[in-house]
Amino acid sequence: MMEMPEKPAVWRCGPSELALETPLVMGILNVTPDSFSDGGTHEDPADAVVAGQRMWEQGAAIVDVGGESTRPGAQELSIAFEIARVRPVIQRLSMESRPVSIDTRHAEVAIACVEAGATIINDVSGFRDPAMVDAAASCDAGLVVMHMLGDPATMQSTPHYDDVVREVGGFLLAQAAVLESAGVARERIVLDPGIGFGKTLAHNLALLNALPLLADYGYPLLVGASRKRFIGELTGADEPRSRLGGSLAVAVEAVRSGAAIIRVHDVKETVQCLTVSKALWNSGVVPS
Ligand code: YH5
Repeated sequence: MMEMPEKPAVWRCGPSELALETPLVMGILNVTPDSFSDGGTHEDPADAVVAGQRMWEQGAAIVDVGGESTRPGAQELSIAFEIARVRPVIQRLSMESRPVSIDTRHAEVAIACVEAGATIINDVSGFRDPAMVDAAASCDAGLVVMHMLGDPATMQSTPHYDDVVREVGGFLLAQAAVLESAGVARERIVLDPGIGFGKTLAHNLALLNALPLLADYGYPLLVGASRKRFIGELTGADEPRSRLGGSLAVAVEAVRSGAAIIRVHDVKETVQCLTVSKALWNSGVVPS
């Protein structure tokens, strides 16, 4: 059997090396007017900066800034408009010298934000655009390669896979290879199965169950399930804000299955939850 390369214990993101021994929490900072009405939305840049700083105080390792709604059927934002929304927020948060990521599918946005201080590019289309690969190769930011079926406009119209785990896993490995061929260091790459992006409830559950297998690919894994619709489907919690309990359950299980980074709206609650889970795993017995 072929030896898999050692999983890196760090994620290289520009000037920072993020240690991955304990799970990292990535806080979601939406700088959009609607953004799925999943919460965490700040239209005013000053509000967004304060909210990002609060996430760090609450124990987030990374603040993920997004300016484009990926709601199924959402209009594509003009690139200039997307940059105008996110750049001031990235610029001000980056002054804290802590990791800031930019959630975008557009190379021009990624480049502008890395120049403004972002140290991670989070691409929900998985670096399918060659211009995004060039952008990645021309900087030293950390990269999140996420799987999405099709594009946001069409992804939830009857998604179909013959074998969702094989297809998503194969895509992620192929995209990592594309990035590495372009000169990106392996230690910069994190993979993400893209929960909810062109997936039914069954697909999401299959992927979450397959995290140990995906973790064996040798790249750190990021999981973003916070407040997503499948939690509503499982529980009847219609309002995204009422899905915290389910989101915490996914966070614990994902970390137990090998995820290194969890992307969430509720930073404080997730950090507390994972801190207690970790103590329980490490102690092995309940104190008498
Ligand atoms: C992700 O999984 N997701 S944006 C709808 C919701 C709740 C949340 C209706 N960017 C991911 O967060 N980046 C987004 O309830 C992401 N992984 C990575 N790497 C969608 C989102 C959301 C949508």
